[in-house]
Amino acid sequence: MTLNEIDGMKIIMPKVDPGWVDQIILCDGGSTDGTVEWAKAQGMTVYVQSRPGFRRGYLEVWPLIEGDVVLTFSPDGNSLPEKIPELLARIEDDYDMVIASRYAGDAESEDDSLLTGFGNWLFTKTINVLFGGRYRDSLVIFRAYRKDMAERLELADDGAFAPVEKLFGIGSRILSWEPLMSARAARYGYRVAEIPASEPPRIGGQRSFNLLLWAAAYYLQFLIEFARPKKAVTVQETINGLSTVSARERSSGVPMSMNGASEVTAWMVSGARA
Ligand SMILES: Nc1nc2c(ncn2[C@@H]2O[C@H](COP(=O)(O)OP(=O)(O)O)[C@@H](O)[C@H]2O)c(=O)[nH]1
Ligand SMILES: [Mg+2]
Repeated sequence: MTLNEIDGMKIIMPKVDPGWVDQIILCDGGSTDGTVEWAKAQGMTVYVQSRPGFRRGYLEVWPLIEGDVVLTFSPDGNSLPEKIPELLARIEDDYDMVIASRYAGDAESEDDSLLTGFGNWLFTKTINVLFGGRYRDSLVIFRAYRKDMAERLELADDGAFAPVEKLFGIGSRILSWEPLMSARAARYGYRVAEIPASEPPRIGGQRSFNLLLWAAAYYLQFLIEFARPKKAVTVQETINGLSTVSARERSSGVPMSMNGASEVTAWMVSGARA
């Protein structure tokens, strides 16, 4: 995902091994600093959004994604490329979502201010309390997830976004979907893991949204989601070629740690999948 990230791109993209994934798509929100031209010159597949906004980017680029797993990455210095293989390896362990957590294990964010550090803590705590999650980092963009999870969580449905965007006057730079994705994934019992991944400072460019407005809008989204009746639970799905009808009811969360306690900690919810 890029919006005027030429400085970061030049340093970060050479560290991304194309062999790690099947496909890399640069989704650009309308850069005017040469990001797109540089990426094309490197031979990258570039998609330029018709309108700005993170979520719009995801929606527009969605039909171009060939695989079952999506990994979202900011080449602005905040996401460590060397964590990509680990995120994908965890997905292979049959998780629905794996988050590069800035607050797990020995990871830390060097990009946080006092305000964003507190905000991240508060939001994550709220999701955990309201929806039974065990997140340490519920907001970060840097994560991998199954495409069908995002679809079942109905994140493309504007109804959960447009009213709060309007209320807070968010304008064309519409909200992203990670916070609601984390909330719903916990609520509906998807299997989530986190790996520790520090967040280095941003390289060049600048943050592209109004922090307080977005925070208020996301928080209201959580409350609306909490007030919304839980979907009745039978979801038709196909797992390993078998068509099953499974209850996506959450039951008791079972914390577990893998690969040596402090290396990777993960939580999963028992009974999440039939
Ligand atoms: N495709 C796309 N990328 C965007 C847009 N807005 C921001 N980005 C990129 O998304 C990434 C995360 O944005 P950033 O402002 O750094 O958010 P932060 O790291 O959470 O502070 C960066 O690589 C931005 O360049 C957009 O409208 N469309
Ligand atoms: Mg960033």
